[in-house]
Amino acid sequence: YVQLQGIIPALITPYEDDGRISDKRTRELVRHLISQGVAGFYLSGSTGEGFLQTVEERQSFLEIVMDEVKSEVPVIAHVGAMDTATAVVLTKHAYGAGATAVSAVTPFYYKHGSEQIKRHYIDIAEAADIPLIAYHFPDMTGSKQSADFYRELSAVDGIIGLKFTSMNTYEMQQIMDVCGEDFLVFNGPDESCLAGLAMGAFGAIGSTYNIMPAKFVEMHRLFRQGRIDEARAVQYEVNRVINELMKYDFIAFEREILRLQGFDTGLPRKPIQQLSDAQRADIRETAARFPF
Ligand code: NAY
Repeated sequence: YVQLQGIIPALITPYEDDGRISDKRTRELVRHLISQGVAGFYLSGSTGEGFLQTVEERQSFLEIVMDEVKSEVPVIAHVGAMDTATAVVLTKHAYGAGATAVSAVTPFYYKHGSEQIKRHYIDIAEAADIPLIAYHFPDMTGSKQSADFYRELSAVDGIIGLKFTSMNTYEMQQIMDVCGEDFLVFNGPDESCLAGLAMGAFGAIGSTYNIMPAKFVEMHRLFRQGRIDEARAVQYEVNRVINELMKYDFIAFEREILRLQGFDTGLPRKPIQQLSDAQRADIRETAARFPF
């Protein structure tokens, strides 16, 4: 899995103007991001709007990306869903499509006990011979599992790691400590990427790597070389852009920035924020101040 040790965009799903998933625009964005040095792709998670798409759309999107990537970098397919059956169908498909790994957010909406959540993960892990990366995102799912829970998961055959999307790097460290070195933990919040790496995250999966790939790849390289002061300066720089992003829905903001960078990805699906002309003008001004 050494290839996953780097900056992995949670890929925006490019749509056509009529809202259908775009084959051409997907290939263009994937090519561009590979040229910027990203370590792989994470598909159909929060950023990818997987929960706003049909199972068939998620499957066909993975197939397009796999075809374009041609094994140059690893591809992680997010297969998470509210129900186990859908996650299992998507996992079998991802295995067949040749994805490197699957990942699944804790089942959301209903308040399940940790035994049920563990069962959900075991069912996914048993669905196909493909590694599984769990996904901890308490702010979005309302499901907050303990380090002990992840220790149990890490003992399950096929569950190789965790995408940890929370600012609490202490909690992340506690999980890494009990799960052991072979359990790969990926940093979720881009605004504290350097802190996550410093605490021991194996790699980083995030949304703003779609719009600032080169900056984060550079930060990661500096970190690996032990040039922490320089890496920190890059983190400060990208965080000024993330501060602007916070004024909007992050997906709406990132699609607008990508459009300004020459990658039209269409509009996010409703109910995600649809930007007004004034908001677009404001984002255009941000993009001009941060030309990367
Ligand atoms: C995913 O599954 O698409 C993600 O990786 C989401 C991670 C993002 N979290 C949220 C709440 O959107 O990249 C982060 C986030 O957009 C970024 O740190 C800016 O806040």
